Amino acid sequence: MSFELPQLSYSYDSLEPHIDARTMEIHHTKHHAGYTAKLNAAIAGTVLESQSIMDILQNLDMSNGAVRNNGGGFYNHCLFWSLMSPNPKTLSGGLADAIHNSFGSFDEFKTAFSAAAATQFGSGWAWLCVHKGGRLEVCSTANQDNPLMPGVACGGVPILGLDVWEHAYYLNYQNRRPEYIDAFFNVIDWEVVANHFEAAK
Ligand code: MN3
Repeated sequence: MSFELPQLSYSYDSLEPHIDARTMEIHHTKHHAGYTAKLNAAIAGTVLESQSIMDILQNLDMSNGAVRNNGGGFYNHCLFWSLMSPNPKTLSGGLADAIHNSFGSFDEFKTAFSAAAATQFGSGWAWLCVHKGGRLEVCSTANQDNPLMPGVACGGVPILGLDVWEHAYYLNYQNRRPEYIDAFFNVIDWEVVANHFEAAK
């Protein structure tokens, strides 16, 4: 089995002005496509070929750089695209309660998540993860690592992730990463995040 680059459910220009069309197109057709092709090359002819991406990452040999970087890159971007929408739904229900219980308020969660994204040095990701029982935690990772991988960051299952590699924002925001982080909050589809939460908690 080989992994396929997912189609987006919205057009490249539909997240403007928050994320520009040129960035979206290059990010999807070049960066994500590249991770997908290199992941398939790295697992071809190995036992990993028959496993799901979740199984590959959760049981990863962290010394396998090709699968770590490209498997992470494949999974992380699939999650990232799925979370954004030009018509995002608002936060409600069980996830809203869990955010309140874990962080005190939505604003305190947003502050913690934004700080994790802003202070991740160099390339990486910020995450909101759910642990068994529903407790939520924010963390960040370098490069294409994610918390599903053994011993990485806060652990748990990521339900929200923000790409803070420069390729995700530099054309529109240059070095102004905090502006990009703020803009991301305008396109988060909380219904999708809530579905990931319910499936993983
Ligand atoms: Mn990226």
